[in-house]
Amino acid sequence: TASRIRCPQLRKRIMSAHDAAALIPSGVNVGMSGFTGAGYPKAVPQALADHIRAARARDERFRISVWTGASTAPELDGALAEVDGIELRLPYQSDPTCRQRINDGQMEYIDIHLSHVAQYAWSGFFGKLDIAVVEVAGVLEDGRLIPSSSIGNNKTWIDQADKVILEVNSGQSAGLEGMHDIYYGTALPPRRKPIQMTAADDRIGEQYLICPPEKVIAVVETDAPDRNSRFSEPDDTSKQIARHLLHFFEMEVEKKRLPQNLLPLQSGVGNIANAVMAGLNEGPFENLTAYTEVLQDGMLAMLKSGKLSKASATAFSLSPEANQELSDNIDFYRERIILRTQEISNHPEVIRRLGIIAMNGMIEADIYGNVNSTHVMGSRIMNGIGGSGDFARNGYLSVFMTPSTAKNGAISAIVPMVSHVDHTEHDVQIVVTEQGLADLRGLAPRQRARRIIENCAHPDFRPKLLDYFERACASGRGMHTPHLLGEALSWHQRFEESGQM
Ligand code: 0RQ
Repeated sequence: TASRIRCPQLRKRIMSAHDAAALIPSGVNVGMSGFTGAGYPKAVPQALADHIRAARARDERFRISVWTGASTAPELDGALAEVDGIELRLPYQSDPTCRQRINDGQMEYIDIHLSHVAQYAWSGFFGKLDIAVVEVAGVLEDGRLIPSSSIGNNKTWIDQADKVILEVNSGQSAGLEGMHDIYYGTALPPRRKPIQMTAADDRIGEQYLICPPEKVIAVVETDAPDRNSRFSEPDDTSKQIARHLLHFFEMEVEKKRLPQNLLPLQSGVGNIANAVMAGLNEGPFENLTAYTEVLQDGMLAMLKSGKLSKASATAFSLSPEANQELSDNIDFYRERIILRTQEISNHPEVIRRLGIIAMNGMIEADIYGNVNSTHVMGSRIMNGIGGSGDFARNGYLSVFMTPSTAKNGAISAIVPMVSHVDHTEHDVQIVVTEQGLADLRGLAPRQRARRIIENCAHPDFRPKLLDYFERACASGRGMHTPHLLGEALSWHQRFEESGQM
């Protein structure tokens, strides 16, 4: 509705999504809002897809590069990938059509740490950002913008782009105003200033995004919900993984290596992450905090129950029910949630200082603890590294979790050598499957291998892994990290050929 746009100068720029999309020519770099299905533009990308389809019908080539915060939704990635309108995509994505195009070799995709994206853009490593398309929840009289349900790279896109297109979504809760913390103190080296944050709930920035009104070439009004995908109820495997992890936390508290209320939690996306949060919600720990990038249903429930006192993130990723809960009690949640830019939510300096407990999913780990988060059988991208590397390398504890098998038991998630490396053995401290937990801290490679095989591998694959490891040890080749090079990737090869590892 018109009341969301209180700045007279910007009111003059209101137009249809069709007209706004016509201002985006082929060949440009476009920075779009959106992070894990929240706060992405919902009308302009679809209108742009229509223009692209029409151009294609006239035999004209029309492609743009799309930079975002992280994954978006069918209305953005899906619509543009469908018409083959994306030349290059970065950083994290999870759209099936996008994934297909990337894996078919028709779309370039750059997978980088989420904390790096903004500074790469400031440094010009990706080239010039031409246009920003950003969803906001409203515009103040003086032109400042009320951010939406995610912040991601919006500050950077607005700062760096020559032109800005705004989508003002009245479907987003007006009560989001005041929840955000936009830090304007970042700079490029040399002589960068320390980020003055010593607790997960510190506020160090502005509540609004700042955008010179003269940059805004179009304002489009929308009223549509975020993707709001449903989570499945935690299954037995996820619950088992959560139980192992909770037991580990209890032991660490007992050994006085973690405080009673643990340390700020980072939790990846997905059902296992939600199960861990559900486990924590029923567990013994009180007064927890979160310093994470995505706030899922599980954390919202923990804020409600009081188990979690404060949560910092860059985006929501909620089911429709949880989103309703958020809107209905927005004043309660605004006191407890801080949404930041992703270069701060994922900042290595802050993550190291606060001592984050990083918990992320993975595709596979090898016997030495190297982790593959992104590529199936070494070559096919799943989603991307997202923030997992930011948190794993810099956290106080880095945990990686997965069911011990995939594809109905045809694939072992524990393999002799990972087919792609996202997190090296140096960044991986705890590996958890439903079989058990391997604490790798303080262990040398051969000790790590035994621990992972014994504690984490599925019984169907455990003897074969042990056999591989023992033959590698007996081979007389390097005894620091023994491998049989001709066999190290043979499990993946076997799967590609026969559908079974
Ligand atoms: O595929 O749905 O086609 O069957 O991978 O696997 O078990 O549902 O697990 O949803 O937690 O995702 C690593 C992808 C795990 C995720 C990954 C197949 C499996 C299924 C999903 P199907 P599950 P999850 C914060 C942190 C990187 C980014 C990150 C991820 C699908 O956690 O993207 O951590 N992480 N960000 O069948 C072949 C294997 C497999 C396998 C699983 N070994 N081989 N396929 N699958 N293991 C968030 C952000 O950064 C934004």
